Formats: sequence, structure tokens, C-alpha cells
Amino acid sequence: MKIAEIHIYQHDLPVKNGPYTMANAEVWALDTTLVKLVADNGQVGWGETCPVGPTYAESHAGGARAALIAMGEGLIGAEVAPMTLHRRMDGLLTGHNYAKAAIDIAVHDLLGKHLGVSVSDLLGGAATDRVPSYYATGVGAPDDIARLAAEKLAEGYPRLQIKVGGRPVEMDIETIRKVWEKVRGSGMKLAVDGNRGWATRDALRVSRECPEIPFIMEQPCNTLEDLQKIRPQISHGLYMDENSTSLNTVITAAGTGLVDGFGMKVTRIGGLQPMRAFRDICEARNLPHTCDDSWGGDIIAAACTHIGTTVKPGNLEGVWLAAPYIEGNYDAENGIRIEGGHIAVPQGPGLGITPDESLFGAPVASF
Ligand code: 0XW
Ligand code: MG
Repeated sequence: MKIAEIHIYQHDLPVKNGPYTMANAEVWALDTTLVKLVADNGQVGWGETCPVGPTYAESHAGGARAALIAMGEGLIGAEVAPMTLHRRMDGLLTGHNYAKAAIDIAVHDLLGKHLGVSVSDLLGGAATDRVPSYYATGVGAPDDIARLAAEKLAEGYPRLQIKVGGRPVEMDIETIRKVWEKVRGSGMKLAVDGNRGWATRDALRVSRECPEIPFIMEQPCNTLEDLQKIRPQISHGLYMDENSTSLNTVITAAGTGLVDGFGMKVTRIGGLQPMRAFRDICEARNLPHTCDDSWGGDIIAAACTHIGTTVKPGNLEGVWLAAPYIEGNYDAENGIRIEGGHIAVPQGPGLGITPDESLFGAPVASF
């Protein structure tokens, strides 16, 4: 089975009750890119990539489409097989993982539909039919975030990610303490995500001043070198998110014991094929991780949920979806939803969802 057609679409996803804030970004609406692959037997597969604005990471919406357009013609006639397709994409364009991921996800969807199996089956098999999610708060006033924490605990979320950074660190410390007052004793897991926004000085201070609060520190500072510097001086677990841009970096970080786990994004690492290798490296080192993406609708959500259910359950820190911040679904019937802080794994072949393509208008490019 070979790729016969590629169609690229643009779609806006306004942030419900926006903005969504992080240390280095404030976003009101996200610009997502969808890819439809049509095989020579007529089978269809969908992929998606949606950077959470242009400053969260080295990725932006226009860049995703430019990269996909640069590769488009060269992918016509390619075999619908994830690994060989990655080699073909690498032969057409170096880097740009987050754009290649949209093709990778569409290929998994297409292959699953063709074989009559789900994407989680293709990735090694589902361990559960429901995966835990976690809620990410946004950077906000300490009392507001504490209130939100109590609300999300009551909804059934097993984990909360508190966003910090980009403001005086005293406010971050106050926020962490106020959240802890609300969730202490509940079993709710806590992550404190600096999104690269703290100086090493701030990370050291937070760890020193909150020794009794059992949170993990996610990507507190900007660089790998910053993480190396704070690592021996903090008493909290350290997770890497934005810096884990490739399998190569992950192997080094896991192999040298630099981190205790990862916040991982399917599109940052290049799609589901590299994500399964990442999963296996983490399992070999017994390192917990999330299966997230930066933003996106039902297609990304389904991809994250399928890989999430193949992770050894004790190592899965949760599948994060943008769903709570998005109005509606691409697939009104089988769209991915978070209920009681958990996500039902989509059933049926491929990703298990059928997007209503009329939502996306005419393609911005076709090959
Ligand atoms: C909470 N997320 C998974 C979604 C946002 O895009 C940021 C991200 C993170 O952990 O950095
Ligand atoms: Mg993060």
C-alpha cells in the first residue's frame, strides 16, 4: 500500500476561557495543522500537529505547514510503513520533528484501518481501556490555582501540573504551598512545571523552601546545562520536558541519570514511531513519563491516548489533552473526552475517530 495523495489543512482552535498561560507564552487561540493521507487503495489516515504558540518551543504553526509542503511531493508513492517513511522524510528534510509527526500519525491511522487493528495494537498492545489524565493549571494567582486544584481533585484527576515561572519566585512558592494545603493526604500527584522559566537560582530556592511537599520539578530551567547544574542540589525529582527533543537526548538523559522521568510530547519527538522507542527506553530504565502533546484536537488526543495505554501502567504519569480548553470535537460521536480525570481508549481500527472534514475547509496544499 502506497501513499497516493496528501492534503494539508489549517484549523483554528480558540482557547475556552482563555488565555492559557505559561512562563513564556500566553495563548488565546491555537493554529493547528491537519494531514489527510489517501493510499492507493483508497484508505484514509489523519494526522495533526499543533504547537502551543510560537514561543513554547522551537516550533510554530507556519513552520509545520512549510515543512509538510517541502516534503509533500517526495512522499507520494512512499510505502505506508512507519519506519521506512521516517527514513524517507529524513532524506527530504533534516529535523522538523513536529511536522513529520503529523505524517507519522496519519500513517499509523491508515495502517491500523487497513489491517483492522487499533493504533495501540500497532504500538504493542493496550494495557488498559482507560488511561489517567492530568490537569495543567496555567500560571495564576495562588488562591485561584489552589481553588482550581481542589476542583480538579473533586473531578477525579489523579495528578495536577502547577504552572510556574515568568514572575517573582515568591509567588510560585506561595502557589505551591496553597495547592498543597488543598490536596495533602488525597494521593493527588503534583508536578511543578517551570516551562524553562526559572533561573537555576529559583529552582534551588523552591526545592530548599518546600522540602516537605512531594512534587516533581518539570523542566524548571532553560537548558540541559541548567538541569545538570541543579540536579545534585535539589531534593525533588527532576523531569525533562522541552529539552527532550530527540531520542538521542533522551538516551543520554536516561543513561546518565540526569532525570527521574519525562514530560514527553508525541510531536516533539517526531510521532508515534519514535515515541514507542522512547517508551521502551523509559521502561528499561524504569523511568515514569507522560504521553502528551502541546495542543491539538481529537487526532492528537487519540494518538496520545493510544500510545499512553501501551505504557507500563505504573510508569504512565498521565495523558494530557487540550480537550478541557477546546469547544467541541472533530468527531462529534467518538471524539476524545476526559471524564473523571481519565480518558477512555478509543475503540475501532486506526485512531478510532473519524473527523468531520467539513470543519477544516479547503486544503491549504495538496499533493
Ligand atoms: C501541559 N502541557 C502538556 C500542555 C502545554 O502545551 C504545555 C505542556 C507542558 O507540560 O509543558
Ligand atoms: Mg511541561
